[in-house]
Amino acid sequence: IVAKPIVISTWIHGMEANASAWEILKNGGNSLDAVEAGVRVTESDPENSSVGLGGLPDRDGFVTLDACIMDHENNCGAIGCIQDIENPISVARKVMEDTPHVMLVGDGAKQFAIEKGFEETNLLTENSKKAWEKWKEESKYQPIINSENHDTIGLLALDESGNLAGACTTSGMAYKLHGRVGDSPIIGAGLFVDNEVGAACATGVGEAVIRIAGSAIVVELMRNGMSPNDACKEAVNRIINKHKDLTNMQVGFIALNKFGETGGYSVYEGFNYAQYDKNSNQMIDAEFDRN
Ligand code: SD4
Repeated sequence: IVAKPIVISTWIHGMEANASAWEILKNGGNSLDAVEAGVRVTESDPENSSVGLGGLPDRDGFVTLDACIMDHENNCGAIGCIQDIENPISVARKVMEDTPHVMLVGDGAKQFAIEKGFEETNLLTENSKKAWEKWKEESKYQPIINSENHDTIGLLALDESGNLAGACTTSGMAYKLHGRVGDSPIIGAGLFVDNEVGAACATGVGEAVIRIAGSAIVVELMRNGMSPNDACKEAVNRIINKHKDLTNMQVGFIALNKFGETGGYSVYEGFNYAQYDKNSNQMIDAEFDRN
């Protein structure tokens, strides 16, 4: 029995994102449209300081965004370190659909977005600017577990036709070095979709996710028979085994398979995800390795 359509996404901001994705899925719409519409809600929310508009800037005060999108035919598009564009997920989709490439970064990505009709927007809100100015007093870079604004949004959907798609978007680590790109726009790290098997995405310290090719591994483990939950757990175990110092190294994965089964797992307690299916839109606490 396949539970479809269904959509899951990381953290509490996933509730609103799911609701927008569900509007498309419930009317028989496709998963690609649903994942894009879903995460655009979070990108455009100025109150959210870890994604899109209102995202916390890098060390030098620039808001730089990372995003990627992948469909059921392994088509994918990604944007790294783009500035002044509110919805990088939609730019990533344009890269996927209108170019022979997968990834554009920096000034070239912005130039491409403007050519495609995206408007320039100042993404640094007063609140984020104030937070950055406060941070500058000490200039101490330290990732914080379960950052109060709950990090990246990754969203995975299975539509009525049985096709999977995923989207992932973030402003990355607050106060990162200028030019830093995390896992979120990297296909196979922050997001991976294989329509024969399932889809996965990641949140948390991107460097750790990249080191184990996180989301690709979760999908591969599901291909070999693991449930979404067990696959996420095994990927988290790899992160734990490969890092001597796990201080503040929070990483969470969520996964959705072809049958509409879902799961999530994190290094530390506190990670949760939103799940919208025919029955409800609810938050689910992910299992974790340690408190
Ligand atoms: C990244 N996974 O860029 C993303 C989000 C983040 O702390 O801000 N992590 O690494």
